Amino acid sequence: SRVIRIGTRKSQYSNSTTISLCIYLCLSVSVGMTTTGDKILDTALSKIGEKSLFTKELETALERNEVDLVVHSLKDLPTTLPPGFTIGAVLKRENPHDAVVLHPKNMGKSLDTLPDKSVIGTSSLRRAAQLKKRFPHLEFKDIRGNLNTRLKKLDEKDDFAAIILAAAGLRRMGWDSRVSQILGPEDCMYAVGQGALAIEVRARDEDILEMVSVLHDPDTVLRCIAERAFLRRLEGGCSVPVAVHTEVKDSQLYLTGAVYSLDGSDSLKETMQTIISSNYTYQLIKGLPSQERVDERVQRVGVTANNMPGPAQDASEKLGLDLANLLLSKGAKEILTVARQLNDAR
Ligand code: DPM
Repeated sequence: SRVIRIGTRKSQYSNSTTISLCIYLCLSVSVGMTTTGDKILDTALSKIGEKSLFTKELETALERNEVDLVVHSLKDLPTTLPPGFTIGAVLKRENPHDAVVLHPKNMGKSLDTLPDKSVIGTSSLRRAAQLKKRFPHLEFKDIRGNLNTRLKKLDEKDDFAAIILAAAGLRRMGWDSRVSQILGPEDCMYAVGQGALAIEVRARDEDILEMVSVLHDPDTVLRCIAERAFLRRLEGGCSVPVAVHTEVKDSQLYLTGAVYSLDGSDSLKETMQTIISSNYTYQLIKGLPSQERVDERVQRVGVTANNMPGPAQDASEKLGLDLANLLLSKGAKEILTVARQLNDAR
């Protein structure tokens, strides 16, 4: 009975993402907007410094009731949202790993076998730090612009031997076939929230919150709560060399987290685990025992998931916090402070 208005960035990427979401929800109007992040295409993301780069304009529209929900890549959403907003759904995570896209002339090669001093395009400090250490024969340079622009820069010029992009983003654009290598955790761990879509809503819009809550993917929610709690405790924004890897196995949630110096020579990496379901299963359940249902509007690192058991979410948040505290006790703060200063001075 009500038209739901969806806010989204005005790119091919966001469009394809939103269209699949509309089909999902059987909804209607999608309002495309150009965000600050889309406008400043020539500056490295890590140099812009504004945390809510891709999200501010969309949140304004949400606040003004011009749209009712906004679709984001979770990894672009800060770990602390502005007051009045919440993540009402975290969709099932796609492949969270990074991928190598080669210049056509390097077809058949991998990062290992590319010639000495081949130039790899990425403006992610996280990717550069890990890959510099792992593949010292390669060189790394910033590349900016949306996915279309980057692929063009790669293919039509001779500046880059390859570029690194998230597998999930390439997939949503229909560019699966350009992926020549998926980077596993031993090569490059992923960014907090990578590969998952998030739906941001007004925190007090009960109707919309309830409607989108069915889209929560339980494993993804718990993994992302742990990852975001880890990043928040480290006070990392979207531009720090912090990486994670999470897994749900046998009722346990495993979180590996790491911080790096800009060249990767200095790093700290640890793994911790927690039980996330002992007596209860945490599928999205209507028949959840009543004491398990959360009445109050609880947000954990910006996520509202009232239809999932609170204890599992609490355990996940604590896992992220504990792991961050462990790394901080080993000197993570110093590594990140130096990385930030060097990046600012670049
Ligand atoms: C964030 C980073 C990047 C994006 C930093 C990082 C990549 C920046 C760059 C937080 N957001 O990953 O270390 O390469 O200049 C972004 C992409 C996606 C969401 C593109 C990508 C698609 C994948 C997803 C930009 N945001 O990472 O290749 O939806 O998770």
